This record gives sequence, structure tokens and C-alpha cells, in this order.
Amino acid sequence: MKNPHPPIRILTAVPICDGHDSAINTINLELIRHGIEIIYLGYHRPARDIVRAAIQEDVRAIGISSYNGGHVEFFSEIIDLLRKSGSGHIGVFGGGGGTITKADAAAMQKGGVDRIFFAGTPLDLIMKFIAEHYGKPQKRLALGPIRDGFHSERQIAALLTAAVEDMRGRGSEILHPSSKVHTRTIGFTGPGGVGKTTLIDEIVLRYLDAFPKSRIAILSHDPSIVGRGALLGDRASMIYSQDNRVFMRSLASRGQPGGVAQGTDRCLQVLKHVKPHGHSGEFDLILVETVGIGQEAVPFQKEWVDQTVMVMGPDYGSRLQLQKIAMLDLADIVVVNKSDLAGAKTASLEIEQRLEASDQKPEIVSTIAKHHRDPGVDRLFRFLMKK
Ligand code: B12
Repeated sequence: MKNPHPPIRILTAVPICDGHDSAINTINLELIRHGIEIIYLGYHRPARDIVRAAIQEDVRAIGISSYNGGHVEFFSEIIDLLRKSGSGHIGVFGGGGGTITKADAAAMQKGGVDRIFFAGTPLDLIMKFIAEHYGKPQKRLALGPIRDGFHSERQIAALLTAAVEDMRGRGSEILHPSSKVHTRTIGFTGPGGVGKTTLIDEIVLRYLDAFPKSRIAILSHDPSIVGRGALLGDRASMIYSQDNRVFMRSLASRGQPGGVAQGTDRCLQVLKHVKPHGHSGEFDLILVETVGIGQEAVPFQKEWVDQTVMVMGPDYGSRLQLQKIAMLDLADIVVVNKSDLAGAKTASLEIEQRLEASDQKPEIVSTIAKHHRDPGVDRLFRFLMKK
């Protein structure tokens, strides 16, 4: 159903060479409490990564927390990059204790920053500012012409927003779905905390290396309750997915049970048919990450994905619990991640025994995704590329 008042989406981050993330973590929580969907990019982030992510996520504004100096230049670089990429409509605001002086703030606001908040500002005042400046429904920008059949990141982002909000018709003028889909789509699912995001990031690294001209899209889901905010934080733990050849979009489940969001199928349609600028055709690979799922969930419909990967950790309770996990009967590959933890060997054996009863006969791979160049992830990558 069309949502008349979709939540405000704001991207937050801490600049490069700055590890002061405690303030932004507090502010993020307060924003979420006020119904805002936060895409959090983490700390030590260069301006170009922040701007790229803000455009891809089609956010209303960027909030930056800056404590280590260089803020005048950093904020101005963000505004410059936004304007150059035709996204000057994205607001920029932020704060940074006593590091940002009143004189600096005045210069920054003159240069296009909407507002700088100083030490001691009550959080209520920040929420009021956001509601007043970014809370009103925005006039949708024209998507502009598609050049030679290719879509800019801003156009892809706007099409995805239309798909999420179920704005039928918007964007159809620039999306001409070809009947044949060339894109390979892989779905990753599994309980929360098993390392799906890190695993996907490592797969991205290998794909970008193996196919130097390829383009990847990632559709990532995090949980939220209807009418509430959400912390969409997968980008904060990704390194390789910040590459220029990767387009990532974070979706909140907005009360939809089962691991995905209401607009997931429409978003996949968009991603399978757009042709990103500077590429030879459609995206080569789409990776979908679900919310951390429960035993009953079967998040992917058959026609959505070409392969499904079920990611498990060694800690699932007991052998009996394994019998109840529906996705173990449906996955093409089962990954036992965090296989350096105690109990991982037993887990692999128990899962293997459990899978003997499944018709699907999936491959089992043990990985340690947090280890760079983990041979288990190499093996998983080979399985994924074999098909
Ligand atoms: C806590 C802290 C640390 C912690 C950081 C923990 C963490 N994970 O964040 C630790 C101890 C690790 C640390 C380390 C360092 N720190 Co330090 N740190 C501080 C301290 C004491 C408080 C900052 C803070 O979090 N305040 C809590 C927030 C909530 O309060 P606030 O700042 O008043 O925030 C309000 C507004 O600013 C605004 N706001 C802030 N951000 C945002 C964002 C948005 C979007 C919005 C809307 C509003 C907003 O809203 C808040 C609401 O009231 C400050 C001193 C200070 N008083 O600012 C120094 C300070 C920032 N640190 C400083 C320094 C030098 C360092 C180190 C380099 C020290 C060293 N030599 O190792 C390292 C660098 C670490 C790194 N990797 O970057 C200096 C920076 C000097 C400068 N820029 O010129 C400061 C100013 C201390 C000083 N006076 O020398 N630090």
C-alpha cells in the first residue's frame, strides 16, 4: 500500500581522520526515536564516500559530526561534490562540540551548510530543526533525460525511492524494462549477528578483482517497526562496497515480517533493468541481504534470486533447533561463518547431517569472513561463480 508519509531518511557520518563517534551514536539513537531512518556510514569517512552514499540512498540530508578540525574545508568539499553531481537539494548540517567555533560556523553556513550545532545544544532543538527543515514533503525533482539509455546514480536512486514508496508511474518514462534479464542475483540470509554484511563485503572485493569492468548493486535490509525510525548501519561495516563500481541501497523493513521490505520486489525490478552510467549494460551482479531472520522465514521468492546463501554461526542452540530452520531446506549454499569460534567444527558436522535430509543438497562452506583473504570465502566465491 502507498505510504502517504514515508519516514525522513538522513545519512550520518564522521569525517576522515576522525574517530569521535560517540556524539553521533547518541544523536543517531535520538533521531531514530523520532521516527527517522538513519543510514549510518561510520567514522573516518572521506567526503566522496559520504556524497556517493547520500546520492545512492536518496536521503533528504547529511548530518556530520566533526571533532578533529578541518571542518570548514570538509563541509565545503561535501557541498561542492553534491552540487557538481546535481544533488544540491540534499541538505547538510552537523556539529562538533567546541571544536567548531562560532566564526567557523558562520563561514560554513554562508557556504551552504544549513546549520551547525554547538556543545550543550539540547537534542530537542536538533529534532525541531530537522522536522522544520527536512520534514516537509519535498517536491520531487525531475529525473531528467536518460543519456543514450544509461541512468545516473541520482536517477537510479530516485527510481528505487519510487519503488519503495510504491509511486506507480513515476520513473516509468526513464525505465524501459528489457524482457531479458542479464543480471545475476544472489540472496544472503541468516540469523542476526552471523556476519552476513562482512561476508557480502568480502564477496564484493573478490568480484571487483575478478571482473575489473563489472558493476555491482547491493540491496540491504534492516528491521524497523511501522511508523518508527531505523538504524540502517550495514554501510558502516563495509569497506570494499564503498567502491565507485558498487551501488548500494539500504531498506528498512517498516513492519514487514520475513526478512525483506514491502518494496523489495519492485526495487529488484529496478536494479535488474537500469543501466548504470559509464557501464556497458545492466548491473552484472545484485546481492540482496535480508534482515536477521528467524526459523520460519523464507525471505526470497523464487523469481527474485538465482542463488540463495544461508549464513549460520556456530551458536544455534542445539541439534534439535536445526530441524526447525526452514531456509536450510531451500538454500543453494550454507555457510558456517565465524568458524574460528569454539564449537564451529561440531556445528559444521551437525549442519551437514541436517542437510542430508534436505532435497536441495546444498554445498556447505566454513568461513571466517572477518579475516582478510580467508580461504573459506575464496571457496564460497568459487561456488557462487560456478553456476
Ligand atoms: C570523548 C572524547 C574523546 C574520546 C572519543 C570516544 C568516541 N568514540 O567518540 C577519545 C578518548 C577516544 C578521544 C580521543 C581523541 N581525542 Co577527543 N575528545 C573527546 C571529548 C572529551 C568529548 C567529545 C564528545 O563526544 N562529546 C559528547 C557530545 C554529545 O557532546 P557535544 O560535543 O557537546 O555535542 C553537541 C553538539 O556538538 C552537537 N553535535 C555533535 N555532533 C553532531 C552531529 C550532528 C549531525 C548534529 C546535528 C549535532 C552534533 O550535538 C551535541 C548535542 O548537544 C572532546 C572535548 C569536547 N568537550 O568536545 C575531545 C576532543 C574532541 N578530542 C580531542 C583530541 C585531540 C583527541 C585525540 C587526537 C587525542 C590524542 N592525542 O590521542 C584523540 C583522537 C581520536 C580519533 N581517532 O579521532 C580534541 C580535538 C582538538 C581539536 N580538534 O582541535 C578535543 C576537542 C579535546 C581538546 N580540547 O583538546 N576523544
